[in-house]
Amino acid sequence: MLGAATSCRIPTVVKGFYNAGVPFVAGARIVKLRRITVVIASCFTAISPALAEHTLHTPEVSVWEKMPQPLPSLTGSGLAADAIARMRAHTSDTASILEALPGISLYRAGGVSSLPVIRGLGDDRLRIKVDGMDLISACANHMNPPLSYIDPAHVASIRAIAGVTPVSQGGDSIGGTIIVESAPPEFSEHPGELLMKGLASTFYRSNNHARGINLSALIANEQVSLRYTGSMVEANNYKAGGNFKPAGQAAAGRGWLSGREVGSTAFKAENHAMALGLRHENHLVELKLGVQNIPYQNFPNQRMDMTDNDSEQVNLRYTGLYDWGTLQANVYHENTRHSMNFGDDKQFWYMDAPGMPMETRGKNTGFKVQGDIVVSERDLVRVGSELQRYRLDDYWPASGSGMMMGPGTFQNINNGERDRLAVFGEWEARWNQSWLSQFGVRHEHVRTNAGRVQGYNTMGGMMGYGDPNNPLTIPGAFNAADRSETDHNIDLTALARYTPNAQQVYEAGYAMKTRSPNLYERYTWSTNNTMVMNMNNWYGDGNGYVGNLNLDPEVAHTLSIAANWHDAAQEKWALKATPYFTYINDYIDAVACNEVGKTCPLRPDGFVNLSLDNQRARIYGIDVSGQLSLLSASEFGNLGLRGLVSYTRGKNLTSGEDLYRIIPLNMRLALDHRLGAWQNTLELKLVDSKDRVQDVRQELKTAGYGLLNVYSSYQWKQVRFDVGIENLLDKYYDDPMGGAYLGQGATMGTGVLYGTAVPGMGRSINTSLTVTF
Ligand SMILES: [Cu+2]
Repeated sequence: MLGAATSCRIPTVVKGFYNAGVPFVAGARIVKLRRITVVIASCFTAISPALAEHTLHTPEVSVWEKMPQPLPSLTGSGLAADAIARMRAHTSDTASILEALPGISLYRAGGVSSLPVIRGLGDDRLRIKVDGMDLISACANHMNPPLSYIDPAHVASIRAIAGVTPVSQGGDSIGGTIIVESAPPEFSEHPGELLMKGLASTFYRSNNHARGINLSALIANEQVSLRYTGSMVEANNYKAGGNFKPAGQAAAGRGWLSGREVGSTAFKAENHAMALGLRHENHLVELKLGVQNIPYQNFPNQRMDMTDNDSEQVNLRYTGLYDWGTLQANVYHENTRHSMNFGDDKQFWYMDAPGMPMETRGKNTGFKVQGDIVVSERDLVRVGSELQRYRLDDYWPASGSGMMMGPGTFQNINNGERDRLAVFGEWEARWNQSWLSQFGVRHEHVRTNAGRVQGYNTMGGMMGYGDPNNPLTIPGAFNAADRSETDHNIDLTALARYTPNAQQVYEAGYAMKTRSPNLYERYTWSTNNTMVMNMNNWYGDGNGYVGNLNLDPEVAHTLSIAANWHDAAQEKWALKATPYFTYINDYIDAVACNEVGKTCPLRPDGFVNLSLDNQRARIYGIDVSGQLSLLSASEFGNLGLRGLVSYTRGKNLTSGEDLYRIIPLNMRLALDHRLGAWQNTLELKLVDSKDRVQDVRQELKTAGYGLLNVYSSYQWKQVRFDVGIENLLDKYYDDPMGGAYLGQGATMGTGVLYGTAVPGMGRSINTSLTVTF
């Protein structure tokens, strides 16, 4: 099936209704059915109608076939449930699942905290929605990004829009959008019958001895559904591949911790959630409570480790079907307590100071309402509003008797505030069988502010941080400045799709998108010493950073074109090419401190201290993907070939330098075999050498590499067994997106020297057993 690598995010309520077999096909409801179908179609599916039928098991096939796929379909991509199930056996990092999609790469960080990048734009430049919530990294190192709050075991659907994101799905971002949903509520299909089901799985991965369990249990009748999900994972440090000794390691005069063990890569995480679903006629309400605890997650490319992350989430969602269309609303609150210090592999004692405790508190409250209004057979209008209230405190308690970290508390960000209020409107029109268009406009009001600050002490001199009331000192100047900023941001999108016949589809679009600076970019203030600057680093490059109060929002102009050619039945072959071009005004990039009037300390360890400024940037590239069926329904089963090539080039036009962390030319080639309940994949991943690096950050060059992975799974009644070997040849490689290695030693002082990249994982044999009941 050519559409197998894609899936659709079906609005929860629609899926719930279909599961319950609500008879929308009854004659009197034909009109309503059409409307609902339009809404179903509005889930931005990239799938063929044939697969849609398959996914929903609906009897309303004919209506599905008549409806066009909504925009954008070609630049969005998702993973089929089966592909997600397979990935669960091999990773506990939800972002890693996305790597299989065109145009997506990862900034590697901790074991469950990778940051996805879409076409060269990552981290806060993407809109990432987890069950409709806009989560925010509450950490100066972005150790707890949105996808770290959901375990892969609980991901029911994951999808990325790489090109022109519709304004209803975007906001406060200049890159694409990632939408992750856990399982929607399920209800019993027969009156008086209780639906009970569950899943238990366990896994083991040899390289880092990662082990864990995942559980889910559901009990439901026709109106009420209650689901528990839980997951636990614990992993040791991983080992790099064994057949090559890294040049950077030798130059730095250090070996790995022991053998090929990569320091600060161990982690442990636990997630639990309870979801209550209520259904009444055309209305669905879901209340979800989630808790997360990460007792430790170490970071090989940060000077600190996560020593605790506690989060509670409350999420209330409503979906209703009305005569005019659908109404969706959600309100959520998330509370994070994040602690950092040095983990096992980093030096803990500095004189009499027990490490460097750092605390972050984030409070995030949001609301979104959206109506999808069916105006006519041709026109669908989406209108909505979104608001978010975010509070952040980042403070570092005193440590030891020295003046470097005492005797008071260092306020990194005090009473940080970031509030968003947005309204949007979108119009989708189907002009005829061949043409579909979509226009959107969004206004977003982003207000940020931060309170007065002080350093560990208020003394003058070399060791002192300065009197916060004296505007001539570093904290004093920050306190005297006007820190409240209000940005009025406009997003615009225009998209069209042309389907001349059953063998080809073309899409083209333009978007203007805006992102306001985050609190760390705007409000980190201290240039007192390198130690403090080192702690503010959400880039993984080992440098020190200080924010800039004068930063303006980034505004990106993106042109994206997509073409899809395939056989008429969409069964034998398909080829998709999506070139893109983005020009970004006021792109926030690293600059030397003196360029923004700051004086930063010089440092002897080879790293640099930097600030941020608005620059101009340009990113262009192309993603090409294709599929070919080699054997179908033969006695040997089905055999197919999948391929994906991505090229991205990013340049800072102000400095003339290459942009930081752009993945080199890369390719994936996979041979898939399926025979009954048995599935096998042989995958080759090739990544070119990284020669284009950003000099101002002293980004490291990395050599090209190739990895071979094999995956196999077998389903026997209610038991599923997965086994795979990743990096089969145990190849050593430096991860071009892994940042600078800081995983061991005295990371606060000069105990770690510049020049070592973080290596990727060596060979790992992964197994997983899943039982459903
Ligand atoms: Cu942190």
